[in-house]
Amino acid sequence: LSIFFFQLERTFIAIKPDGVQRGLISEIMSRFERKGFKLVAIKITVPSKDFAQKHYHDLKTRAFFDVLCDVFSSGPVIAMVWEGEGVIKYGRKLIGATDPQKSEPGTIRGDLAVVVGRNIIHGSDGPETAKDEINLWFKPEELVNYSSNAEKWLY
Ligand code: FUP
Repeated sequence: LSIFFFQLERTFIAIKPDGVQRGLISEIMSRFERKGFKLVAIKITVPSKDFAQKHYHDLKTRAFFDVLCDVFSSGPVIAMVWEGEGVIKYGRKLIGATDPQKSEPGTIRGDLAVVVGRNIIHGSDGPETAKDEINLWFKPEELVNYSSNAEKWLY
């Protein structure tokens, strides 16, 4: 019954240009979808370098920041908002450790990527970042509220 009264947690997920170029869009989306999370916003866009720097502003003092923003703005990104109980934390679990050499098999990066500079996917790392990133990438009216049939059996 709770699904009718409460909005579930939301997180921002992006398939980065390397993931898109490698043809991994549906592979990555299906992992979130099969888990039981719900897609509530999606777009394909080539971020400007300036936008990439905004998205990764927390990392601006790191040595790899400039290269990271170059790669991130080098081609189309699939920007998404996924919703569901525990989606921020569990989304990170589905994604796996930042360095694909350390991510477990069974995770997206563990199964599909090899090096940290080409780790194919981004996911918000906490509730505050999730809120900020969703606001950076989407206007409120681009987020869709709907109840899916599956939710009756998930919750
Ligand atoms: P994550 O939240 O797992 O994406 O990791 P971070 O926010 O720490 O890093 C963001 C991106 O910076 C990574 F996806 C890849 C890149 N990065 C590097 O290129 N080298 C590093 O040593 C760490 C991160």
